[in-house]
Order: sequence, then structure tokens, then C-alpha cells
Amino acid sequence: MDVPVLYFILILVLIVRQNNCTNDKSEEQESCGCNALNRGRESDATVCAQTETYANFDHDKYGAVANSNNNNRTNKMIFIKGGVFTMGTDKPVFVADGEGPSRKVTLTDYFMDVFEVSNAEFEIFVNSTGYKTEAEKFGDSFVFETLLSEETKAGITQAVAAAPWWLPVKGSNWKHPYGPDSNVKGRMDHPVVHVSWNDAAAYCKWAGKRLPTEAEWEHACRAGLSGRLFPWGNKLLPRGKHRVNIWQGQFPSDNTAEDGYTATAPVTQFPANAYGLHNMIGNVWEWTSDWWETKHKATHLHNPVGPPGGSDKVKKGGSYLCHESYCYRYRCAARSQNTPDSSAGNLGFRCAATTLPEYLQPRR
Ligand SMILES: [Ca+2]
Ligand SMILES: [Ca+2]
Repeated sequence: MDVPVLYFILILVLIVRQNNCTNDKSEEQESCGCNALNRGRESDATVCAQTETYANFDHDKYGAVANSNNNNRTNKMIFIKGGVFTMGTDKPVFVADGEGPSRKVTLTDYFMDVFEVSNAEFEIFVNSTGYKTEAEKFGDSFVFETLLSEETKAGITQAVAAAPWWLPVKGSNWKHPYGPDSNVKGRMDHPVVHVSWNDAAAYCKWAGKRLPTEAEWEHACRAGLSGRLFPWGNKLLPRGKHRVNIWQGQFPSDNTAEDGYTATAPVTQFPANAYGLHNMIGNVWEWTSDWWETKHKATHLHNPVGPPGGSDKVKKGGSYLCHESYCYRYRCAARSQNTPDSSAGNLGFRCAATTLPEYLQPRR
């Protein structure tokens, strides 16, 4: 085969790949890149073991640390009254994601973190325990290309086939969110990122909490509104105001950041929903405790916890990289998934609890 023919074939392959990466809300678009950032599927057996590591954590000590910083928002939780709500939707945007059907779910009362877990909070955890995240152990994590320095980009030869704007970056982890030459200075009130499901579960366990179930997360997102797209209703920009950190402009080349942020925003940014929770959609994706499945029955369930096992965990809410033309998943019913050892620069979490941890209860 001569060189011009090979060149033609190469161009054709690149065009096909690019088409696979665009998003027109068809079912083919299911692999939009949100769920392509997986390390592999061999590590499932490690999931439970690691979350036991911090069972003996000194909660009083942690409470003292939080209080001495006079940081009222650290680990602040809100009581959420249980009851019946409608989970999922009968008007799915991504049918293959299992957004439907809508079904009645009954939940008992629970508590939810008001904010996504911040770098400041995660640093307290790391300093108290010496915990190493999986991105640190593996030595890399996925970062969105345009957030890297030219120096870092120049040293990278791989990309994610389904989403070439994601690059595996050596030395990227929660302390270096945008490559090894970046840090969290000035971003301590931003959500921690590059945390795997295992990392998130370990943090919540240490804090005397747990990850929310998908049902709890979605109930908290909807905040008492039924059948709405967003935590406040169906209009993305009520009165022209931004209420969520997502992508404005042309994805993936032009982020106009009309909401004020090209990447993460402080966890306290943007108005809370009716339950008092911030950034349930947008900013960073949030891990839930459920294993991933896409076939749901319309049966009325009580405190569902998802299937007993699987290969991926459910994440909810979308991130600062979501746009309606691409990964339109900043909706309460939307969902995506990754393997529990995966991490990326737009994936974080918040914790829930069945009972308020003692150290967070009002001091007598
Ligand atoms: Ca934004
Ligand atoms: Ca979020």
C-alpha cells in the first residue's frame, strides 16, 4: 500500500473516531467520555477491604480540628426528611443509561453533606490518617486537556479513544489536579477531585458517614420537586442567572465560562436547592454507593441500595465539563458510571449519614 492511501485511511479513521465522540443524545452517544475513564475492571475485589481501614478513627479529634479552624461549613450536614418520591424519568435523554422508567421510592430520614467534599476537608483526612489515594498509588489520573500546561501536554502521548480530550497524566492527583506542575493553593474550598470510589468511601467511613445511595442522592437533588430536570425546576437559567457550574460555548474547544468558571468552582458557590444543598448538579460528578445497572422496574421500592454487585459504581450530577450538546447529564435523573478505582479531574463526592455523627451534634 502506498503512502497516500495509508494517509487517506488514517484521516478516515480519525473522522470516524471524532464522530463517535460527538453527542447528539442518541443512544450511541452513551460513551460520551464521562464513563470512559476507567482504570480497568480487575480491582473489584479490593473495594470492601479498603473501606474498613479507618473504622477506629477518633471522631472527637476530628471535630476539634474542624472547630479550631472555625470552619462552620466543614462537614456540615442537613437533615433530610424521608418519604415517597419519584426516581428516574419516563422522558429519558439517554435511554441506555437507565434513566427510566420513573418509579416510586420510599426513603427513611437521612443526613446529607451540604457541599461537595472540599480539598480542605480531604487534606484533614489525609493529614490525620496518612491516606494515599488510588491516583497516587497508580501514579496517574485523567485530566481534561485544556487545563494542562503546555509542558505537561508535551510529555503525553496517549488519549482516551472515546474522548480524546481526556489525557492520562502522570503525577496528577488530588494535590495536583491539573498535572504535576499544578497544586491546590487557592483552591482549598474547591471540591476534591481525582478521588476514586474507594477513596471516597474511605473518607466517608473516616468521617463517621457513608456514601449516599443513588436514591438518596437523587431525592436530595430533586429537593421536593417532582419530575423536574434540575434541582430548582426545568429552566436552566431562571431569570438569566447561572445556578450551576457547567460548560458554556462549543465543546470541547471553546469554554466561555459565562458562569464564572472554566474548571471547578468553590463548593459554596451558586444558590442552594430547597433542601439547602449546593452544587448537586454540575461542578463535579459525585460517587454514590450503588453498583451500576441500567434495567429498572417500575416497582415501588423501599430504601433501594442497587444491585448486590457489579463492575462499576454509579455517579450522579454531571460536572463543569457538561454541555447540553455533550454529556447532558446535569439533570437529577441522569447517571453515569466508572470502575471503583477510577479517578478524574471532574469526579468528586459528598457523604451521607443515617444518623448524625456524634462529633457533628451540637455541643452540650
Ligand atoms: Ca463553567
Ligand atoms: Ca456536583
